[in-house]
Amino acid sequence: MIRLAIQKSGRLSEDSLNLIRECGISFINSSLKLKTEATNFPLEILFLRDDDIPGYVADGVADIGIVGENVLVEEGKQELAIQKLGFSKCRLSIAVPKSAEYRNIQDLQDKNLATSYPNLLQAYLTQQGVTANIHTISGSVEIAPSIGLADAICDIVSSGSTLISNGLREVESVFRSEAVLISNTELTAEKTRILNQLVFRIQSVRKAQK
Ligand code: PRT
Ligand code: ZN
Repeated sequence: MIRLAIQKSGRLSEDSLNLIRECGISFINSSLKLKTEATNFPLEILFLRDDDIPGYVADGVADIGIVGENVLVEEGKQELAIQKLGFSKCRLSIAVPKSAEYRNIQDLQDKNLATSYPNLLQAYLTQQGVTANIHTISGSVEIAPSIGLADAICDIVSSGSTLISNGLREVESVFRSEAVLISNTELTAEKTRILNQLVFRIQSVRKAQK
């Protein structure tokens, strides 16, 4: 039996469950339960907050998991990644108030940036040779400039409509992300065998979709 951690409720949840079903794996999914067992494959599913998934997989509380690459790399656990999954595509971008003058990244030197992704943002700024003050906030990042908390933000963008409705303009793309399957690095031989079967099915599903 292998233990898979997926997001309990959020942008990854439905596509994660659909992928498992498309692999021909059946299970009963009650929204009240935090755990379920597949009926026709040696798989147990845990429902967790996405931020907790890389840590649980690294510690072996779960054997494998599905999470956004943005969360995985922010937490410094990219070595757990084994297979990109092609859904929940988004980018982590820097945005400034639409009226702000912005020519290039140098304009952020010594400025205040609000983000929930301080490590990814810091790595990008360092690579670009820019020093700025990063303020880590856990949510509602887009309102930070309008309330005077920051000069710019760094947040996840997909359609771009949230930025527009908050009077912001996307100026730099910091990181591209999609959902990824991750695995503990010390699985038993039995669990590795089950994982390989699952990965084979996932790859077949993805090929059929192309
Ligand atoms: O409760 P839990 O901690 O589990 O969930 P969460 O609220 O932290 O995460 P959730 O469900 O919002 O997102 C899970 C993952 O989906 C993220 O880590 C990304 O990998 C991926 N993803 C894909 C997104 C988006 N698209 C997205 N648009 N995550 C967040 N957003 C938000 C963004 O933060 C911004 O507020 O949507 C808004 C922008 O959307 P647009 O379409 O207006 O640009
Ligand atoms: Zn989260």
